[in-house]
Amino acid sequence: MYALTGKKVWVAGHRGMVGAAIVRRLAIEGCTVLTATRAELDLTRQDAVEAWMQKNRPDAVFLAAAKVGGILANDTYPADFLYDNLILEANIIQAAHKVGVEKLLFLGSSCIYPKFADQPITEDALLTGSLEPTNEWYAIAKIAGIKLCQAFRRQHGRDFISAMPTNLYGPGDNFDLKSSHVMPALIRKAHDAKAAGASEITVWGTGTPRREFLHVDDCADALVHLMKTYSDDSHVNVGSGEDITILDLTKLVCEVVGFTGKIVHDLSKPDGTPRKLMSAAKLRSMGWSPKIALKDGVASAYASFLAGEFAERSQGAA
Ligand code: GFB
Repeated sequence: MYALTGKKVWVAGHRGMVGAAIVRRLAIEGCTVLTATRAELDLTRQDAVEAWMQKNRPDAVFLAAAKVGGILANDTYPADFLYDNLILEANIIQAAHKVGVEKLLFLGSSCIYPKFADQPITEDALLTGSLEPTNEWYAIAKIAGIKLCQAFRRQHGRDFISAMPTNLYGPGDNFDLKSSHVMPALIRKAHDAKAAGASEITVWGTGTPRREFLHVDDCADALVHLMKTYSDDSHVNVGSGEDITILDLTKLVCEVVGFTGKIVHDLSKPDGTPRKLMSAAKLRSMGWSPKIALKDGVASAYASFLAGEFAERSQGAA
């Protein structure tokens, strides 16, 4: 058990959707939350990260800073997704070791698993097959992050752990149609179509791929649970344990938003991996399960969209 009470906890990436949710969740832990804006700290500069860590001396770190985006952004900017993520995670993990951080939780993504992994995907499927090409750059960076945590644990005895969240959504998401994930894109498309009195919305691909969704507040709760109770080599899946086709998700979003027009498909856009439902067994066995049902979660994400709560484009983990 690692108690957070009285500790200094750095949430790296606090302006992103996940980092912001972790900050909200930590409010009940009795700890001091440290944050640094991009203007205060450039995470891609190793000397700056080390100097900030030496000065602020966090006891624990949630590594939620990342360059993130949806399928098209991943496919279009391979250098950014690989380099930015590699460099910032390496800088933070190395600096955390140098200043003696007691506990660090690194955030990855379900795209680390092979494209055709057996479903539901258990943690040991890592590195057993080839990756989905649209996001292999991001996946390779995230796999390197898992390995960095394991290596510092093995060589230096550091308590650095990793969690792999599924597709996340919720308040403070990125609603930019070119760079966003599917959930915020569908919310925006349905909202704009309804407002314009349009007769149809366009979804990318065939609508047949299946995705698992978890509300970001459930994710933050799971991450705090892991920070407090988990200390081992293997990464841990963080998901809802249920998936849905993109077409059914589109229908659900349209229902929540109140758009009743047609759904049409843009087949020039990629489908990506056909399915990536993660096994939730390991985290469930540690006494954690999600609380927010998909429909309620979509409603809360739509309310946040209406309130204009958008995340900074390239921060937060997924
Ligand atoms: O959420 P998404 O962009 O990412 O797309 P991935 C999920 C599915 O939704 C794909 C379809 O099959 C898309 O073709 N889709 C339909 C749409 N309409 C839209 C739309 O308007 N916008 C978007 N974005 N998708 C990402 C990875 O994969 O998931 C990242 O690229 C990361 O690396 C993240 O792992 C969690 O689930 O395919």
